Order: sequence, then C-alpha cells, then structure tokens
Amino acid sequence: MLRILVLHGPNLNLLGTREQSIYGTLSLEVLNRAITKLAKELPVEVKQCQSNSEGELVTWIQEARTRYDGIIINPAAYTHTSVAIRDAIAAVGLPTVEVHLSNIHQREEFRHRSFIAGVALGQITGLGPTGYLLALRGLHDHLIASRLQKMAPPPVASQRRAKGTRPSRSRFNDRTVSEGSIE
Ligand code: CA2
Repeated sequence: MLRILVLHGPNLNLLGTREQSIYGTLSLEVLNRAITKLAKELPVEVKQCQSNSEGELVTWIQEARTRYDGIIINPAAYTHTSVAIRDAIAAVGLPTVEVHLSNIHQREEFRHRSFIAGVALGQITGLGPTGYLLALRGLHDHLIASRLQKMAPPPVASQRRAKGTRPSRSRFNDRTVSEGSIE
C-alpha cells in the first residue's frame, strides 16, 4: 500500500483555539481524523506529525526517504523562511505537496514567498482543511500514475536497441517507420 507522511508545522497544534477567522474552527485532531478517513477510502497508509521545531521537521523529512512514498506538508511560518526544509525535501526526492489553510497570496507580502513551492509537486492554498484532502487525492493519483509508468513496457525504439534489431521498412513506401514517426 502507498504510504504518505503528513507534516504540520509550527503553531498548527493551536488550530481551532485561536485566530478562527483565518484558520477556521477545526482542531488539528479533527483535521487529522478527516485525513485518516479519506486515506482508508483511497486506500493509503498515512501518518500525521506536528512539530514547532524546524530541525525536527527536517529530520522527519529525511527519515521519510526509506519509509514513505510521498509527503504532504504545511510548513506554516517556515514556508517563508526555511531553506533547511526546502533542502531536505529536494534531497529526499519524494513527491511533496505543500498545503496552506489560508490563501498566502492574499495576506501580508512576507507570506507571498514560499521556499518550498520550487521543490514541491504542487501547492494548495486558501481552501481550508479541504486543501489537505485534495492534496491526499492528488498525491495518491500521482503516485499510482508513476507506479504504472514504471511497470509499462519500454518504448519500441529502446526495445529494438536492447535487442539490436533494425527498424523495419514501411510496406507503403521506402521510408523507415519508427515509433510512430516517418524518418
Ligand atoms: O495558512 C496556512 O496554513 C499557514 O501555513 C499557517 C501559518 C502561517 O504562518 C502561514 O503563513 C500560512 C501559521 C500557522 C499558525 O496556526 C495557528 C492556528 C491557530 C491559532 C494560531 C495559529
């Protein structure tokens, strides 16, 4: 089964308790339960972790390399500051979706820049808790598609190269037909 790690950054443990006009009324626990429910339906295995520490998030991302197929992360304030989290995501090479509850582009200027977006598969911002569920579906579909692609037979040209056989002549004219193109 596909395994996805969901990381929540600093202060997201306070969800539902303060700043409800920006971040909504849902607690982190309820959000995690909604993620787990969808994960069972897909099905994927999920693990959710929250930390207020940049170093801990970096360590979890590094450890994910051998344990998970993909990452969903709301790096919270570290989105706008952390080269370390960006480097960790780039280093492990796991497809990663960046999620924000609020629309960071509609807020203060300093929130418009994300250090993570450049190494992420995609970014979902401003859709509240639904953003995490969309990220889970999107990452699931992406991982399934790349698994299928890896299982598919190689293109005809590389099969020929491997076998050392030459492309055949077309019956209709003198040109060589190779991989759907006429040479
Ligand atoms: O919109 C998001 O999801 C953010 O990642 C949330 C971060 C903020 O720094 C980013 O710019 C956008 C802040 C998370 C703080 O969460 C709180 C939740 C409840 C009460 C106070 C803070």
